[in-house]
Amino acid sequence: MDIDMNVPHEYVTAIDHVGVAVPDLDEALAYYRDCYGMVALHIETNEEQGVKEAMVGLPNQHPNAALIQVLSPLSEDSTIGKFLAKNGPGLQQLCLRTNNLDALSEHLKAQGKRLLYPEPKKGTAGARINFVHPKDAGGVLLELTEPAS
Ligand code: MC0
Repeated sequence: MDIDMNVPHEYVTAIDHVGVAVPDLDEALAYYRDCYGMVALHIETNEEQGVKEAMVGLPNQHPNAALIQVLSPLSEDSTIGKFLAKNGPGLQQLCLRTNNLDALSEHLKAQGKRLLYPEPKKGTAGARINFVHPKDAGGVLLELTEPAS
């Protein structure tokens, strides 16, 4: 396969997480703990995004390993509330980690990809985040996250 070296591969550094929409955070955390021995490594409420979320992983996993983000809605009219009403619980997003959200965003816009926000917003643990519209990302809501240093 030919690889286009003009694509800034170095801006994407990892698969950060997959996001799962759930109606009840505690119930979901009990499921991951009891069935798979996975634990909440971080829990946070993000009012702007309308979610209470937990990053779930194995207690001793590599710090860079991908996580499961469990997303519960703060209200019915939040993004996750509406997703649950339309689809029920399930995979809501795939998130790639980047070391340069601004440069990657410019690259994506130059490819005609629609980003949801004109400027990055605040994500998990102070990260800068944006999203590629699912219609421009193979039917998957694709989050981009640049972790806080
Ligand atoms: C909607 N669509 C999806 C989708 N949501 N496709 C795949 N995955 C999803 N999650 C599809 C719809 O079915 C529809 O297709 C089309 O996209 C447009 O949908 P819409 O009805 O116009 O728009 P909405 O109201 O469904 O909103 C979709 C949109 C929204 C992506 C704009 O979910 C959004 O703003 N998301 C970004 C913020 C977010 O997800 N926050 C929660 C996570 P058809 O074919 O029916 O036209 S917060 C988070 O993740 C933070 C804490 C973090 O990680 O740091």
